[in-house]
Amino acid sequence: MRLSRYFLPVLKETPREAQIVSHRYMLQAGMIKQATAGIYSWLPLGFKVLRKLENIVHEEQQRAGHLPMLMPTLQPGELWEESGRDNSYGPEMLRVVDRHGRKMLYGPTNEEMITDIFRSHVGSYKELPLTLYHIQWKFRDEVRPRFGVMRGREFFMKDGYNFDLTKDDALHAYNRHLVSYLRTYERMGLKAIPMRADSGPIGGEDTHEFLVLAETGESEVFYDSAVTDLHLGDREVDYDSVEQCQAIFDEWTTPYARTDETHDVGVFANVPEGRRRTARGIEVGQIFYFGTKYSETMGALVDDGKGGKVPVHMGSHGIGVSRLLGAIIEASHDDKGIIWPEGVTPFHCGILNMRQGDEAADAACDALYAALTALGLEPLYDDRDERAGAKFGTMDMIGLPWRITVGPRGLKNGVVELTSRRTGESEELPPEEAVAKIAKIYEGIA
Ligand code: 5CA
Repeated sequence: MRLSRYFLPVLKETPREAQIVSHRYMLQAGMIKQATAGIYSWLPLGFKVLRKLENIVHEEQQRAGHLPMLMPTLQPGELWEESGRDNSYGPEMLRVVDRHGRKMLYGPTNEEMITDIFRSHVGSYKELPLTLYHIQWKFRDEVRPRFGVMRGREFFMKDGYNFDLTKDDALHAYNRHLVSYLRTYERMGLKAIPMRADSGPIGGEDTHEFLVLAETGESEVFYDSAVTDLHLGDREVDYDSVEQCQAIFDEWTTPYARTDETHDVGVFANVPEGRRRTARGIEVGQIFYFGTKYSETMGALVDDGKGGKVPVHMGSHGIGVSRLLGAIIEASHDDKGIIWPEGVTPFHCGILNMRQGDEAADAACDALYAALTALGLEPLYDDRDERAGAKFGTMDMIGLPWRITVGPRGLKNGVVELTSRRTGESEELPPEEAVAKIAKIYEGIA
């Protein structure tokens, strides 16, 4: 992409409404524009990152054997009357009435709708286990939408639902989700810690929230620092293996890690003093096992193979896809702007022409652009007729992890400059070598 043809409305001034850095940078970098409280338009740069996160979530869910589908944003009110949550969900639910006077709502989550789909089509244990998921816009009429996409009213969420014959099978689905979530967040360059939490309006006893540590996080968390040393890395996981998923679940949930809702001072006291941590965190996902809560009330029964009919065991599992943009920025930035991890960056590198219109500089930039593109990489070429300072400022703000700077002086010596956004370190090298280095960095990522 050439910047002269892109739509990147970078703001010069600091937006006053933004209280935290991710919100400020998303506005300043021209990623989002507020439509009204808690509702945003996603401009091209923000949309590009959102799509990248969505793709990672899809890939990791399907790797775990979960099936993608798509349910609508609007739901019929009757389903929620059946489950009883029509009353309990309260004013967070946006209710609408259609022209025929029928009660509808903008879905805050989809337990009812998926249970209705299941009961309409599945009647036998032979069709289990089954996990269906979708990534769709949700609406929760939050009392205090704030921090930009972090606590929106309309937000983009992955929600998945498992259906199993027994509690043990459903707990395997729970562990499988935990493992797939660990992989998902690691690919995004994030450390998200599963913590024992409270289930709220979704219900059930077993639930873990995934928290990214950040001072601006809305939750208070307590944990054993040993949990932050754990990495899934590129270990092979067989998602069908009950033992493997259980082992990873045990590895991550043995060290103490809880949100304030479930924090137990007595148990926490057993953690060696030097490893006890109190911090704040951003909730980027949550998994639930709630047994037969919805299948019983809504009649989602299957033949158990022994002549009886039993309600299926279920759980639901969510990732806050749009919130993740904010969380990644909170975890990865400096005073000049965003620093995207390689796995989610909107463009793989920037090309910065120090002297637009100079024949040699223009030709070298074009050649770099062509070489990177031929390798399947997406560069963003700042080809605007702007001062170098303005170009550097834009690149730093939008946070591409690598930048190649091309100027007439370097070209005379046959070199360009390759700079890491994270460390600020630069090296001079021939253009082909810069391309080869970038290609190597993105091997297995892009
Ligand atoms: N049905 C379950 C699992 S799919 C559910 O709705 N879980 S949830 O309420 O925990 O939401 C899942 C994730 O969505 C949360 O972990 C959080 O990351 C994200 N989320 C929730 N509310 C908001 C909001 N107002 N703005 C942005 N993201 C949100």
